[in-house]
Amino acid sequence: MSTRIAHAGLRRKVMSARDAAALIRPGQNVGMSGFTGAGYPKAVPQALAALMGEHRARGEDFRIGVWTGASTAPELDGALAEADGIELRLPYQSDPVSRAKINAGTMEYIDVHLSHVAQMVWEGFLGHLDVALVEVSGITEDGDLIPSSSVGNNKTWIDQADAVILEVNSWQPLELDGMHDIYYGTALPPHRQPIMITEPGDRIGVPRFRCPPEKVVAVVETHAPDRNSAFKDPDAESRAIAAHFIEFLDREVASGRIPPGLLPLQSGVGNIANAVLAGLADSGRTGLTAYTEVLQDGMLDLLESGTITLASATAFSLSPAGIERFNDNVAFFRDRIVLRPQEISNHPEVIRRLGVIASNGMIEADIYGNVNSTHVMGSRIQNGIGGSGDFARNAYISTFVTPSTAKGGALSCIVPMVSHVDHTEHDVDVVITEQGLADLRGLAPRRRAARIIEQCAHPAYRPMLHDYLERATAGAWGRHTPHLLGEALSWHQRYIETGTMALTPAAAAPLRP
Ligand code: 0RQ
Repeated sequence: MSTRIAHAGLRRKVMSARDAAALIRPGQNVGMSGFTGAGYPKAVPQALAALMGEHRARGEDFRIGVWTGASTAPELDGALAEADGIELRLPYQSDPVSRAKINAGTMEYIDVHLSHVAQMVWEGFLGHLDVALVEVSGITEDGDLIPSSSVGNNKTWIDQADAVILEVNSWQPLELDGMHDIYYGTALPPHRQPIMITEPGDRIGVPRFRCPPEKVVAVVETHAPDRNSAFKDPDAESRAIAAHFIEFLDREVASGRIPPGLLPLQSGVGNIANAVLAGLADSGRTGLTAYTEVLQDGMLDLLESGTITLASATAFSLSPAGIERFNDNVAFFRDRIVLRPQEISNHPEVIRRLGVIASNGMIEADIYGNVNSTHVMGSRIQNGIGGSGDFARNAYISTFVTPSTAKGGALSCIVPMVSHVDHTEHDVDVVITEQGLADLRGLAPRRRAARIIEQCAHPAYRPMLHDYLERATAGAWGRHTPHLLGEALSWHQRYIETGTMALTPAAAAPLRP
């Protein structure tokens, strides 16, 4: 048995993944660890999926509610979705099987701001939490739980669930111990107190989770890696986006609006966000900080080069190569990283106080600066809002990045009207594509539109957007935010019907690789 289970009583609760999975009953809600492919349980969900299959073979339905920190990996989301075992999923996913089922209407999904999840559970809106299924990297002699590579909502799951199942993963480096800051001071109104973080590296909690040992019904030993897909090497488009972003920061510093050491940075998920971080590494700056949600490979580069000296987050989101680098140099990173519960890493109060500079990916923006981060053609979920809203609404400067086109040029990511709104024009300061950067601060709607079209739209779609804006300005019912309502979403409808937003397929052809 692993020496990582130092508590004698909990050692006696070690059992197989299958026996632990059998403790979960159909219809229950299970709060699972896991955030962007880090720190999710690796054995019990797969055993549970097998059990679900056996039930189904006997003609019995077996579905549960799956609540997590954010996205997980094929061993959790993929396995349970494949087994048709998820009745309701929240608050964020990026799994292809789940996505297909959600979009086919056979799996329910609630897309929630990540900082709101814990309080929704405390308030009881999501129903009763029956089981917490949490990966840890060890259990101390007195029964405290050493968190693994993500914190997410684990504190809330452990506190709120009737029963706790632990996976103790000996693959996670023991040196993670001490990196986390678990804050137990959160409460519901009117009992809330200020969250006393005034610097990204402040520690206001304790390094481990508390859990009454009698609540633990099973302990399962694992030795399995976090699984995350590798990032694409930054291509010309993402390098151009990163360059615009860095030029913008330089201008902000030169204008005296932000200090030379910048303000704490937040960077979203995805390949472009990772490329932006890579761009910062070449920017010659040092001594920066990050108050963000996930740490991608690019953040490791920045920490190693001294560009960033301290990063606060709730989870890692590293590629296999990134994980190897982290594990090889874990003592170095330990001193420079704080991992917090997601209601703190994404806390509006802290983000506003620190003056975070936020940068998030998006599906599309419209000419007035409304942003869609989640839905393709207004109805198909891609991933979810994640923490982008927590940061965009509260950031000092909120930027959104995307290539100007998608699907080989068949789609413009700058459209007359977004087909779904996650971030309203009021929360979007700056839009960046490989074409350029539109600083929207201080601009009224028609000027915002002109700037976004000129700076951000692809030249192949720019004339169509200008034409729309001109006709809308001339003919709209109101001239404040001019729209032709019968036409505003016609670009999306055209894509659904013809496979391109271009007026003639030939118009988009030169964009295709
Ligand atoms: O789909 O892989 O099928 O081709 O969307 O697009 O260009 O690879 O971009 O990896 O940066 O992801 C918004 C999804 C961007 C991400 C989103 C299609 C495109 C491709 C991915 P394919 P790219 P990225 C804090 C921040 C919300 C959560 C968030 C995201 C796929 O950034 O999930 O911000 N954000 N969290 O082809 C149709 C368009 C499209 C489009 C792109 N206009 N129309 N499809 N795609 N633009 C972190 C957390 O919360 C955890």
